Amino acid sequence: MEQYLQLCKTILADGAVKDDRTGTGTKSIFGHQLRFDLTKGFPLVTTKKTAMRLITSELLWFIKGDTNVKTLIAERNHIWDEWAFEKWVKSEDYNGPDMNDFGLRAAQEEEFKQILDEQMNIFRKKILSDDDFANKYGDLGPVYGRQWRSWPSTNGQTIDQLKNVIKSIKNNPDSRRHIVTAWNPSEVDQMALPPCHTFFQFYVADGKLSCQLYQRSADVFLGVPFNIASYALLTHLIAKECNLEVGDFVHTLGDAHIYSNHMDQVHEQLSRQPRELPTLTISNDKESIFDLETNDITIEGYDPHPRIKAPIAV
Ligand code: THF
Repeated sequence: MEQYLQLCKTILADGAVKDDRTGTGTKSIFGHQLRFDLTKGFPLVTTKKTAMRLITSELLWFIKGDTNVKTLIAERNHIWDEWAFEKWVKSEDYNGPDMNDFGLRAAQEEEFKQILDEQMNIFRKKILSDDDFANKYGDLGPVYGRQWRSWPSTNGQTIDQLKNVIKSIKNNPDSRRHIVTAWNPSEVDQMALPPCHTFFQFYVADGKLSCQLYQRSADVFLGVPFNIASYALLTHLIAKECNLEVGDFVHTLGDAHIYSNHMDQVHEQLSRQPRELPTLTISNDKESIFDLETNDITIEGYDPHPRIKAPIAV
């Protein structure tokens, strides 16, 4: 994971100061590549405690084709709540306290953050208890799960990109077309957030499966540790499904940024010594990766430095 720390250092040293959609402000570089040899341990950041359970449940949510936060909230995974909540507070049905720019204001005013937390809890409870509400306001639009598993094709049918890529890896391993894309230009406008990890490709050589991801926008402190572990896990899962060993995960970044309110946290992380990587275990009880549940995936030997909190930019 030294490469991850090196990326942070490069952004701090050479990054351009740039405004962004969320109004938070960032320092960023454009174009960077990380490479993880997955035979050398599972790439979960060790310089801060990172919750593998959240990474696993999010990935399985994509794999199952789900786009509704209800499933995540039911698993106590709240990393997508803000994007569903935003849709809710901007709707005609919402009549609580003013939530304009809630992400930005919560990061700045403690008093507002308490009001937000209260509204967020009401929202979560309603998602879990009211199916109609969950169908309307829990759904993030045609995001990852939909594009991976049921991309709407021009002939009125849908394309299961994930099943197709597994088939092509099995039947034609040397192919240069093992591709899944979440970037659907005709539907980007309907998504709560256009996909950050947009396009990935698999490669088979010497009985090993490698994966490369193109990520257009990378929140280096909060998101990237999740994104690395998520695609490393995906590579393990697809390799298992195809009876292959794992090779490399290659992570190509477009706009790689550190938010202005994550700077202290990044410096704290840079002061810490990386530790040994954990190992991944996937349960053998399930027929296919489409049947896996969060508890089927565990990591062993993870001994990270303590957690470092930071506000998420919405
Ligand atoms: N938006 C932004 N600004 N950054 C992102 O990384 C990001 N994502 C997803 C969608 N929009 C994004 C969501 N992924 C956390 C981690 C990943 C997320 C969202 C939030 C986060 O807050 N992690 C905390 C722990 C949270 C908890 O315990 O509940 C952490 O300390 O790691 C990137 O794809």
